[in-house]
Amino acid sequence: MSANKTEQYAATTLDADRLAQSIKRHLQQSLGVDLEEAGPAEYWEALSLVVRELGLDLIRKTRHKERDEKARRVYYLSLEFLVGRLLGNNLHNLGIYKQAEEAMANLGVNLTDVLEHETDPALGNGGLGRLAACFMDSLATLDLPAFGYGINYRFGLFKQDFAGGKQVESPDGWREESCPWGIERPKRKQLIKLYGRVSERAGKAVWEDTQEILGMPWDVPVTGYGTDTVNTLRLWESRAAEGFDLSSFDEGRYQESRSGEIQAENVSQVLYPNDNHPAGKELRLIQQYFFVACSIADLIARYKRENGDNWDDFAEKVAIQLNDTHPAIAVPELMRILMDEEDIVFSKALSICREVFSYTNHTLLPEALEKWPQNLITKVLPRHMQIIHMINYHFLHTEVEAQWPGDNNMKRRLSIIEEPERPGGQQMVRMAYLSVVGSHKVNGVAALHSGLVKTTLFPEFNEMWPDKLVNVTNGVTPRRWLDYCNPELAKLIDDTIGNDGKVDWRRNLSQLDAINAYADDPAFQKKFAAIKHDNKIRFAAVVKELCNIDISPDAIFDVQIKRLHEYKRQQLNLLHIMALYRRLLDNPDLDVPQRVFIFGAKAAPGYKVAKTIIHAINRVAERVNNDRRIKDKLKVVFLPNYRITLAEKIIPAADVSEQISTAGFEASGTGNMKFALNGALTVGTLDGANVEIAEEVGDDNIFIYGLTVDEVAELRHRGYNPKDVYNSNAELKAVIDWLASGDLCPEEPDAFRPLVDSLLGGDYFLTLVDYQAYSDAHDKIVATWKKPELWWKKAIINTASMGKFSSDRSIMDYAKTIWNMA
Ligand code: T68
Repeated sequence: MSANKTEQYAATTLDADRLAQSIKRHLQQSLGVDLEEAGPAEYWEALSLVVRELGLDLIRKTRHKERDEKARRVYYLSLEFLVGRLLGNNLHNLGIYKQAEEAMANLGVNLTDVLEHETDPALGNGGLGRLAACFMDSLATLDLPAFGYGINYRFGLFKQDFAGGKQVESPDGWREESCPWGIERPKRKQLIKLYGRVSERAGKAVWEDTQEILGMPWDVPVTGYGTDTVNTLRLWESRAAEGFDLSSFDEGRYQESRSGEIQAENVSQVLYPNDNHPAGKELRLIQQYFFVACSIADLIARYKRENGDNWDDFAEKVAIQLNDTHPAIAVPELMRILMDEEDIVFSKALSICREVFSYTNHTLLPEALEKWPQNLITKVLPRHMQIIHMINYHFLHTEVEAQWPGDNNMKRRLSIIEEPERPGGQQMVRMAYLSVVGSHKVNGVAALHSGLVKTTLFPEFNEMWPDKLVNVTNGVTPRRWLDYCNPELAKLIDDTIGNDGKVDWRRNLSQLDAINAYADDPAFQKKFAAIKHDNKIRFAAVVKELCNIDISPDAIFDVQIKRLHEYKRQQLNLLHIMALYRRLLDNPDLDVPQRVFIFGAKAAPGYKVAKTIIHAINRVAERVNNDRRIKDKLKVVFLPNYRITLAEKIIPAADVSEQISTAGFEASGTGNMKFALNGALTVGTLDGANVEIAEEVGDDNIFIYGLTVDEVAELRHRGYNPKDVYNSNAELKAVIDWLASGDLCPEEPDAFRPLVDSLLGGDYFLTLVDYQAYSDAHDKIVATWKKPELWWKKAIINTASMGKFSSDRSIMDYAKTIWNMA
């Protein structure tokens, strides 16, 4: 922790009275609203403006300090930042939440109501985007000089509704509501080029006849917890370069002149809604290049302002982290600037790139690894394609040749350009290989995943460069995911282990370990359980409002919230629920606790089976929830439009956390960490970070089941026929037959065919194989629930053991092993 931590930091000098004054000033002078006519929405905006003022002031001071210290900065390049609502979190981080509460109360309004008026910016798909947001929080909290760079999408991830149980998407025009957080910075705008061709003049490559797009930066202040450091998240918006052309208006070509503008604006228009699956569209490639080119130009300009034109120190001052391969075009872009604009020779340019760049891999799914047709890159970015060829030539003929002399087969395997398998096929650029070759470090996101990156994804690279592939296990910010979303639990922890400067678990999460001493303490257990119960009551009200379903806070709240993907296996959860329902129908007096199964998930709009799974869950929910015979022993809730704001309400209320991916498929998971931190017990496979969670909490305090990575590999090797499992497990057979029968969707009897076919025709994700073990694990959950002292002991141990999974620890790992900053 750096030395400039002080007990008093700037914002905390604001007391409730001064805050109330500022709120009134903004209401009247910034928003033009009379006090009498102001409602919670206006109060939200006014308070946000107060916080924004503070943030801007602190951003300025942070930049000055960094300029003076000439420290190395890290630039986190990510197409997604899933930040969630900002006001409450900023109040917490700045240490003025209580004061704001009091100020609002004095003005006759309730802060909690006010906070509900913020739209949740959904500038990301899932884990990868949320990780970027947690990392920004930790970078500021740890006083590390950092910028986040991304896109200011006009439309974030689509909004989800259900019609007849099916997912229906609508656009998320989040900026149509007021958003005081982003501040336009015209002084820092950038002009970037696309298309055109490359000529050679006086031995130099010239990229010409290009089209130009303007990039306008919007800065979002990122506050740290308990520090004056406020970093910047700079999001680029695309605009037409020439603006409005009046002459064409005179000639009656109004529409034409506008159309140029609309094309440019299209670039930052919409977030692609796929997670773990590339879009492969020209516009997506342009998005990638657009934000990368703006960001690289911006960081070079900053470097030059601070250090002059001398490139010798560049790599000492600049670290660039590529969040997956989405920004991989940054490698040839920096090469292009160094060679074509700064006259630096190829080999020197490449070594600068390799010192500066590092790359985080988030997936092993073969279909998720990005590849772009060489022809497309040549069309959109002709100079970059040439540079990729130069890098590839050097890599294959110098580096691969040195390692495996004369081995052309190896050159073909490792080439950044993949040759077509069939004649007439396309050559594809492997963005992951480009990222590995252009970086000094490549990391996976959990120990198991990073091991597989070494052994199965990039084994040859690991042999060539044994120190390049490393692990940095993911983490989550305890500020948002405990302190802010579960204030009662945060208070219990404070009251138990202290909060006096010496103990500060919000900044040093390992201190939660001290809670372990209370795991058996009946008084503590009682308080812990009461907090969970309160959270469940509050969440039940949310469910009532959103779904009109009554759920009892005394039931087990069993939650699976994450993107809908076959590898995450929501279908396994569904099959088991269907079986539970049938067990109850067979025996309505079964002595089982009440259970509520809660889902939240968006499916990529083009992902057929995923959408079928949503439809099926909703239909089963409808049937189960309306069947009086089972006496409320089972309820199924599918919350529409799952997003960060909902996660903050669900996670503190969960008893059971479903982390049930096919082993080897979930790179890490981060929801798993948030649940355990809030005292839910995990039922999960030995996949991703579940493995490390199990290590931390101990095998007795987690319900691990199912095939391991090695067993999955072995089974695939042996060959597997899902029909064998189907025919040998009567309960499983019955529920699959029920799904296939059309009974759950009489108006469209084949509605669930895609799911049934996927399960019985191959079952790539081994849902059926793991079914029985999963069902047995749930029986153990029920048995444990029946012994409350045991349950709460395990829950407390989970919260107490999550120290490792703070994103502060992840960021310190990056700073030490990758960025050379600590
Ligand atoms: C997730 N990946 C991993 N991808 O699935 C998850 N992909 O295991 C991990 O915990 C998390 O990253 C953080 O490391 C994603 O979320 C995407 O969202 C995505 C988006 C676009 C294209 C491909």
